Amino acid sequence: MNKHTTLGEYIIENQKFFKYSSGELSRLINSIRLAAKVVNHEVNKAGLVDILGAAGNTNIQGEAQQKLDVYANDIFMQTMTNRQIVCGVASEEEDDFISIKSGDGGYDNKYVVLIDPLDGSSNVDVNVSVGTIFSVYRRITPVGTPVQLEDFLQKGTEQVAAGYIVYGTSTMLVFTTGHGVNGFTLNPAIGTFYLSHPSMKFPEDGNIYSINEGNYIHFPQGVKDYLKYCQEEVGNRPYTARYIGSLVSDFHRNMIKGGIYIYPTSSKAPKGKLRLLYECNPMAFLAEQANGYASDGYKRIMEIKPTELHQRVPFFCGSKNMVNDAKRFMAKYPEDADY
Ligand code: P6P
Repeated sequence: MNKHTTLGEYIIENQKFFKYSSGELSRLINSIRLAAKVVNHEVNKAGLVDILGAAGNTNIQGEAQQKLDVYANDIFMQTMTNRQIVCGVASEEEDDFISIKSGDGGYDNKYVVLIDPLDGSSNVDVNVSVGTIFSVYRRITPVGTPVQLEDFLQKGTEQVAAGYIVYGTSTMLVFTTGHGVNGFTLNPAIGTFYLSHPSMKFPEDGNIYSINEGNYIHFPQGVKDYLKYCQEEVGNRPYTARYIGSLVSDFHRNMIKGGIYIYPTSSKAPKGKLRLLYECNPMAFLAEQANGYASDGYKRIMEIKPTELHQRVPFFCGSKNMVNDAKRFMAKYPEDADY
């Protein structure tokens, strides 16, 4: 494989690595590729057509749904449904999961997908990068029956694939099937993704921290202590603060340059803000496959047993040594400490 390898060629050449797959996972990645190109086209012209601004609805999170949120959700849901590749989908934009029949009207497909169709969408109006995040599991209830909630409430360690699309200065699809992380950049002129970033790895150390310091007074003491550590004049510190307000973009930059992203609990967000199933688990799978790490400040994100579809968790993710430094400060305080 080299930088001339297309995503299509990569999928064919690596079919043997797609766990259990009888071509279903390959077709799923292909459908995500198609949906990514359609959404990318709309994101890139958002300023020109009346697709900006809130759609007038709110999602289950109580957040105003931006029109592009709704559009992106529709595109990914339609793509997965029309191709009858998976047996169920759960989305940040849908209150409940959707059960999808296979071509013969049964429920013969093996995989379920969880997706954040357009993360960071509030950035669209100000022309800042946004992203799509997806997570893929093998169903655990009997094939041939409608999916159940338990098919979606699996630990992150059970993921068979995960990835994101970052709609930035260039559009990239970055994903893993458990054999490392590869980044594909879209050539918009011909609509083809090329293997621009083979075997992506987090540097073990870094000097970038990404956190919304506007919430400082609401942070747990362990986070406050870690931030002070980042800012003191010792060794390769102070670190640099970089916070785009788009998880996918901050994660992507930190994976290339080295860094840590933190969205902790706070008195304003007692469980944190990010959702375990379709934000933290897929990003944690990518991080660990890229020699990084992801924690809730105390334990490995992918070991958390989900209890609700839209549950939130605190999120510390990035260069392994930086996440472990942050955990060291968190460990000084009990997990349920007041702020
Ligand atoms: P805040 C976007 O809404 C998001 O889920 C992440 O992409 C981003 O890192 C975070 O929330 C931004 O949240 O509270 O700092 O604006």
